[in-house]
Amino acid sequence: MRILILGGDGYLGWPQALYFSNKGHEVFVIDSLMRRDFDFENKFDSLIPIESLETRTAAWKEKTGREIKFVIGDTRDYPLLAKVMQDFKPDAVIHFAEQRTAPYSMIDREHAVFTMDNNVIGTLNVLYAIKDFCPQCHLVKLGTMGEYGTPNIDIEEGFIDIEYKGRKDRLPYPKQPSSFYHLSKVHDSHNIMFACKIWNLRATDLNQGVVYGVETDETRMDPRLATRFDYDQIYGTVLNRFCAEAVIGYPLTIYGQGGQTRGYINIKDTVRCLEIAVMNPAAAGEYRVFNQFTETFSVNQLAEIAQKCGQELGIKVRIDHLDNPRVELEGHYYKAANTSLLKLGLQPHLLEDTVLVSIMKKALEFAGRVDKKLLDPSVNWRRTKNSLPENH
Ligand code: NAD
Ligand code: USQ
Repeated sequence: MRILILGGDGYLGWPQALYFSNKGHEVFVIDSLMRRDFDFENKFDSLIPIESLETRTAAWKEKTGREIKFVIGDTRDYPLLAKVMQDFKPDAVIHFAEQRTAPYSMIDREHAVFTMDNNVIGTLNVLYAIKDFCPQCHLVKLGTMGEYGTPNIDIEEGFIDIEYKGRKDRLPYPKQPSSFYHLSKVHDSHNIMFACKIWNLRATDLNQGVVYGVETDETRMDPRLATRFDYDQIYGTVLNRFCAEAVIGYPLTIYGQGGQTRGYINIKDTVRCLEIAVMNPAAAGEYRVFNQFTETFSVNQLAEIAQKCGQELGIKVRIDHLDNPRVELEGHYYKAANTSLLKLGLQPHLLEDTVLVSIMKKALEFAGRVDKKLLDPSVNWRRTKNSLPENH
């Protein structure tokens, strides 16, 4: 298949490009490099050193003989998007290309506006480009479990059957996101559902949980193929952060009481879920939602697992409960459905102790690169203007 990967230089997009290329698909990547620009401007960095897109793709070709073509460009640049769609004619568009963190979107007005503009307008352009140039192609869009929030009832996959005043309907599941980033995903979902209805497009919205892990079979083939390992307060997801904190003896940064429960997924399952979605496309006019996570944990549970794994490596892992910089429930009901991908053949890699030990070992290898100034959260939801640690 001809697969266009938007955001193919990122944490998930790069391993995905390798995975599809390794399976013999023709892969084309578009990325604006906004993620790398952020690091450069603010002196943040991936824990594992990563190569430029030029070097990565050259290394992949050298290793496997396979080519991944790419162009540096922004989804908000419609002529560029249109040209790639016309020339490449993808069978599937995988859309990772968004500003993807809650803390970034809550820094201040400028960052909230950037998040909305980049994500919502970018996705609207993608929808128009598909309609104008490749109406048969399948859009596979990364959404987030955070679109649902933490309601006091079971979370379904995208839709809920409702009976009200004697009448029944199947309606989009109510959305209660907890940051401007998560809200941008909700707005995307509405736009995609509407586009499928009016233009007969086909789309899968993957409401993914928090991803952990840094290696896939392909990234392990050569150090130049490594994907990023974010551990900082803005981009680091909780479990990856806990690993980086543990290996330098920094107390794990639990926000508030730590009862916050979320869906989690190993990066190895993310790449497979995308394959499953692409190989089983939505029908013309169909907008479907899959919840993409394999297990749920509270932050406290993750910290306990990290402590246990630390013991195995001879590391004493301490825990700290910080004032929660976010506005979120710290103890709540959480039960979410995730059967669609399992039914289509997903065989999950679960978070056993061995998995976390291997991520910690990776963090240990690069422990000297951890910048402590990037660990404590400086973005507080209750403030309208936050600042990042001064460039150092
Ligand atoms: P990332 O920031 O590492 O990668 C995103 C990539 O998209 C970056 O390389 C960035 O430069 C690029 N990009 C951003 N805006 C762009 C634009 N307008 N045009 C072109 N390129 C653009 O993030 P990631 O962790 O790889 O996440 C990928 C997607 O998966 C995101 O949409 C994110 O919301 C979603 N997701 C991630 C997680 C997670 O835990 N990492 C969980 C659920 C959903
Ligand atoms: N948390 C801590 N300590 C930390 C970091 C986080 O207690 O050091 C807590 C947060 O308060 C939150 C939970 O852990 O309750 C998860 O936080 P996170 O930063 O790992 O994840 P989140 O902000 O939800 O965002 C991440 C990705 C995002 C994706 C989302 C999936 O950055 O792209 O959409 O996970 S989900 O959580 O399902 O919405």
